[in-house]
Amino acid sequence: RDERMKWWREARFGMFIHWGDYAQWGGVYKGHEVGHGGEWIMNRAKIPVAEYQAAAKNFNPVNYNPDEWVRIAKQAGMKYIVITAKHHDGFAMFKSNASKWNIADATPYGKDVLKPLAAACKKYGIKLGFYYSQAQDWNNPGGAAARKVASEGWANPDSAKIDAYTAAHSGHWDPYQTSKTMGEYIDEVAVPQVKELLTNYGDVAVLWWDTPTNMTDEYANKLNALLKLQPNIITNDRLKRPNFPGDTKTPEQKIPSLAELDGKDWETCMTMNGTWGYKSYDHKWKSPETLIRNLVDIASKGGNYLLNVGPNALGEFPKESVTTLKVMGDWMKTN
Ligand code: FUL
Repeated sequence: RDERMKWWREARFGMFIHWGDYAQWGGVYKGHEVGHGGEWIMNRAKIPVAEYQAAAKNFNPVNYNPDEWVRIAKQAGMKYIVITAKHHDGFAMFKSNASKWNIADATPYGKDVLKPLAAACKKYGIKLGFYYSQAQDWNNPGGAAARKVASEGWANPDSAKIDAYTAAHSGHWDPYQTSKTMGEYIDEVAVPQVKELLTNYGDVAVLWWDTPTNMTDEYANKLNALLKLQPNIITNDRLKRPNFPGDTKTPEQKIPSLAELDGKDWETCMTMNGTWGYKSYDHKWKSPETLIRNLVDIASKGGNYLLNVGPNALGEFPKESVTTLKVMGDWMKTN
């Protein structure tokens, strides 16, 4: 175990990338700014499945330049990248045979974006990991939906009706979402897609599970068993609670105090502004000073810092993120 964890323990600094079809909404639905992270817009605004999927025709990240992304991460002193291969909206950023709801089949861009990222990471000696939302999936039927009420985000005219519906249908707001069971979704989508991710992209350094809504030990065991495809892979503690602790703890948007540390490896994930997925109107950027202080605090306590970038629908990093990462990298070089 120690041999496997060695690079991770020395890494200290990594880049989280939240990028998906949701970027094209930029946090806005029908002219309304929707609350919470930009990647949650479908759930918060309760966008019907057909409408959300139809909008994928507007997702065409022609300026995507993975070589540049990896160079920015490397220059900043980051040692690894974890990218959302599939977030809660179920949209696969890779060519998948398990669901047509993927970037290669559902958008004008028509290409897998993980393949060239894996190549760029290899070229620059940066480790690559995949975030995969194993339980929540709002577009592949049978996937779970954490119950967030519409009125917490943009209170649309139908909120009361929609909230009553989601309460009666375990968080779902569109009948299509419950047209299969979660067991079917796990077998037909999650298991085959994780297999694709662990087979088609060379070395995968990290599998970052998220939000174990309605997970069972049976589902978790099926997914966990696939990790043998990548004997050196490192996983987090979000596959299913309890019983599946993984290798690392994942404090979110906070840095543990010394008293909270229990000897287990940990990684603080954090946004640079207030959202994981791109929002056109979120300008609450943390200063480079704050982020450098965070990095020092985390490193001194033996943790890793996974700092997020939320690229836009064209495939560009927000310019504020690029500038800040440059400052951080320059500081690292002189300290
Ligand atoms: C959370 C998710 O729901 C957010 O969208 C984000 O991915 C964060 C890192 O984890 O639980």
